[in-house]
Amino acid sequence: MLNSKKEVFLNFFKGKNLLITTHDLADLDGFNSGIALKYCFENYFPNQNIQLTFSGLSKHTKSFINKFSTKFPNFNFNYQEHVELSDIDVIVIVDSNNLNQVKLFNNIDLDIPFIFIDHHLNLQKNYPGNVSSLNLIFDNYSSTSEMVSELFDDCNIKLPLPYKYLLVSAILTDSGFLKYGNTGTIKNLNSILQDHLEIQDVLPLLEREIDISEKIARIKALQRVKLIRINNWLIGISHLSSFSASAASILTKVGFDIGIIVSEDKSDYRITSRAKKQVCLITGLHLGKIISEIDNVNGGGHDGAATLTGKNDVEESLNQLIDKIKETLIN
Ligand SMILES: [Mn+2]
Repeated sequence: MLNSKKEVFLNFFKGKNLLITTHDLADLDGFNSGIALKYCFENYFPNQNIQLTFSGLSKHTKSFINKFSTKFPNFNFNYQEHVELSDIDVIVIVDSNNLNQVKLFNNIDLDIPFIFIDHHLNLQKNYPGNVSSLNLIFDNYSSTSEMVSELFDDCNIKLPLPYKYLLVSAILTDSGFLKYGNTGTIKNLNSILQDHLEIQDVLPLLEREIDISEKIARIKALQRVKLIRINNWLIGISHLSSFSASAASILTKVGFDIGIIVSEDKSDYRITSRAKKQVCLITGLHLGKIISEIDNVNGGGHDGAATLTGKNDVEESLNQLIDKIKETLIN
């Protein structure tokens, strides 16, 4: 996939000051692909100024960093909290193609060109500053880290062991431990692992202790859930103030084919949805597409996982979401 675009893509960055960033509260894929991409670019473009910044890290990312740092105490993650934007010629945004999720672009008109490397549904927003011909947006990849691992091959740069751990960790996490992966995912994993790394050595870094507040949130979501049945498909709708992603996927584990969690905070709201792979395969359901068609909200995602955020009219958005899901399930 990258080969056709690779040369133009890489040539564009030559001699420029680069900044890499990702969506707010970086998840493991956003964080690890950013760290790895910086290393790749530093080696491919020696003597160039390449910076990396994050606007907050998710809880899971922080806990991963702790475990990773015990294993590789000398590894330097090497990113900045603040970047002087006047020094930057081009920004690379990994793991998102929605500027509403990227803090750097909030509330300021940046006139720095930017390019996306992402595996979510292409929202095709035609942002003025986006050099869209160079975007690498391919939603047949299970993670951005997988795409970055191919860039290492394209640039002929070897992955040192700690970077192998980073990429494998993110690929396993974003692919739901291959549940959402494909043969390409397995090929890429194999080419990263080779004989240098045993996949069982990576898994302990990804163990996630669930704290009591998350357990209670999941239980509350189950207590409050409403069931809608469409033919033989079951949709569960519940509401919670936090842990909505965790709770939505719990709904799909107890028997719902689709789980929806509504979270409201004053006038802001968020609706998180998850669907079992089977529903998507059999009915063609794509939650990310459906959500990107809902009026007056921001959102997007994958076929089986998508989120929207909006203001004021939560009922209207929820009704639109459910109606569109019903339409897909009935047809
Ligand atoms: Mn991702």
